[in-house]
Amino acid sequence: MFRLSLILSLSIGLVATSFSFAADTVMKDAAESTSNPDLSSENAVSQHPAPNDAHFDKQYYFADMHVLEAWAITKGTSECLVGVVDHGFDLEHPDLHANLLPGYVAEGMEHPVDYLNLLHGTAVAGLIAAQADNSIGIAGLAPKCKVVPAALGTHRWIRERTPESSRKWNELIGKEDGKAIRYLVDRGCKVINLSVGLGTVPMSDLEYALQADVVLVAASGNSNREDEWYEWAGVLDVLLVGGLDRKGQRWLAKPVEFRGRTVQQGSSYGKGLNVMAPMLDLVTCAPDIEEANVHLNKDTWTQMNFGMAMPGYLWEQGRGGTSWAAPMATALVALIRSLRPDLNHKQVIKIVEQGATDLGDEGWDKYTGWGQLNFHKSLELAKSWSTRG
Ligand SMILES: [Ca+2]
Ligand SMILES: [Ca+2]
Repeated sequence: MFRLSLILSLSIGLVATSFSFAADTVMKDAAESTSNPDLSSENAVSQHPAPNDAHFDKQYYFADMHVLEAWAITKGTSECLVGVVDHGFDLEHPDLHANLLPGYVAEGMEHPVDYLNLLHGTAVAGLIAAQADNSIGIAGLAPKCKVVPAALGTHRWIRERTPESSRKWNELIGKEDGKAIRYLVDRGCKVINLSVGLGTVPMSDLEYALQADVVLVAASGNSNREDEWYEWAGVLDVLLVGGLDRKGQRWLAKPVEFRGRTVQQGSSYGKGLNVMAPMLDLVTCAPDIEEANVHLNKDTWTQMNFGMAMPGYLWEQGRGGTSWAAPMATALVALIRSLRPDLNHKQVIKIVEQGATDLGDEGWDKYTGWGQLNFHKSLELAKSWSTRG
């Protein structure tokens, strides 16, 4: 048995603590949620039947982002490697293991079979590359691409959390993030998902990836802050992804009390924001909940209710965070780079932006960037994009 584990910065690591949406939310079906009035897209949906994965009926975001039409163009290629920097990964997950390659494990990692360390990365990797049409679980958005996992450490810090340990942790995790990014670049990854806080990653490590023409995709953050990662994502060509609620609006939730302080909740926004993606009510891969109960540290994680999980899957009913939005953009980037490996990272980001469905004020705005991902439109754009553009 070989499993990896790690933890992330608080604001993103606790993506699963919000309760902004009623648990009795009615799942949209594919026809209802095809909000784009483009008739050719609706026709395309009927021409591209859904995969047979058991929980596909809960994957409402396929319709919202026109994914099945996009799959008629490509589901990705195994040459397009996707790096994921995250807590840890269940490498044996039955819906995921075939699409996971050997990866990076941070030095000094502890709690190697801790459920919570495994949860976050497994969920992110599942959204990107769970096996599609294998009858079980969910379909990943780029199911023919391979994920190289980079697992960073331990959640011991959360149990021992003090201002001093937080500061030390942030320094440590930033350095480990940077090492993991360099590893994934050197492994040949074409896109790297960072559903982690950017705030402590050394700029030189991000620049290393960009110089190697890798697309960096990051979550905008869950603390409803303006320009939360501006020093990084606003300056460098990082694809920063915010999260939408089930009405297709920027996610906002009531503040919560956590360890004696008030934590604001909402998709962070600002000048560096590129695009938006769904992030609530998702089903994705997770370590088996039965096994989880053996490892769960109830002192630390009593706020997290795993009762809604299914064996081997996490169903985030009424909850979510931008950690789940970023991997959607990562998957789209993987499909674009599978189709057009000749385009550079700046061109790929432009294709993601120009394909997006505008939200809020006309054109780019600081709350929703260029709008919601549209897989079909971006892949149509990619098909004919000039290498000079
Ligand atoms: Ca599946
Ligand atoms: Ca707009």
